[in-house]
Amino acid sequence: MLKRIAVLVTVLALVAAACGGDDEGTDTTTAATTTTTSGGVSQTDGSTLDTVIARGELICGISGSAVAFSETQADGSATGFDADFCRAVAAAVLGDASAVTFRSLTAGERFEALKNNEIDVLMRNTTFTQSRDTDIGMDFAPTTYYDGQQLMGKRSFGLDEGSTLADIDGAVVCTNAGTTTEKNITEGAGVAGASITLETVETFPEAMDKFQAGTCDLVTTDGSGLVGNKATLDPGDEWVIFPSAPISKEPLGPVYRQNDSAWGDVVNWTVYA
Ligand SMILES: N[C@@H](CCC(=O)N[C@@H](CS)C(=O)NCC(=O)O)C(=O)O
Repeated sequence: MLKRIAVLVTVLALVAAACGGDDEGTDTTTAATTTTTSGGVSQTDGSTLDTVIARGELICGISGSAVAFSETQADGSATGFDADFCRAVAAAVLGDASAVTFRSLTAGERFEALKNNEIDVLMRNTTFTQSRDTDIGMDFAPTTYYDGQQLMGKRSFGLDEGSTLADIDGAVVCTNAGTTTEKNITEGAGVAGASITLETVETFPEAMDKFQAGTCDLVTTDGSGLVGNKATLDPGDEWVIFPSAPISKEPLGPVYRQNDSAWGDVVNWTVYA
């Protein structure tokens, strides 16, 4: 991995030089970034690549409470797959995997934070969807984790591993707002003929608190999130994840602003490397 990052640093240094303003006599290290708004979509004039090089640090948007993906530790550091991807981007661009500031964002905050240039890249369990790609000014790097939405409930609710959406009629189902999760469960329950009450909270850990307290009969999110929470909270055999075939496809990956192709090259090739 380190060797591959070293190779990538060299490649991207060449990319940075080639994409910089040397041909036009401008100094790439002082390139200014301005933002204009068109049709509700913020656009960055100038490459995020120049901004990150000039700053000497990457600002990476994560969850901070997504088990095994990005977890903020007591000392303020971040661990997990998503946090490590941020470090790989910093290593690629700056030659220093530790040159990252992590910004914890809820699902509802994440795209605004990216549009408003508060972060350079978003690595937060984010599903690549057509509307996010086309309507709200995002671009997606290749998928880094193929996920799919499932539900988690209790055996005492009459559920087991063979349960399906047809078995959740009358349930209060909880999840976090601003996610693909909400639409999937609403549509899926409708197709299965199950009448549910969907309750959304700001973060998934809040949904888990309500599930544990019994205020929510079920929680739903990407399967990885359910497995992570079940493993961490260790409820023995009482909690069941179902259906065995996820109700949606959730290709997760890094996100950056559209019309920022030099930066896109960096993020994309960090995935490929
Ligand atoms: N992949 C979906 C769901 C993303 C999501 O919010 N996942 C949960 C479960 S892993 C999460 O990040 N929870 C942590 C949090 O709310 O901070 C999306 O892009 O809308």
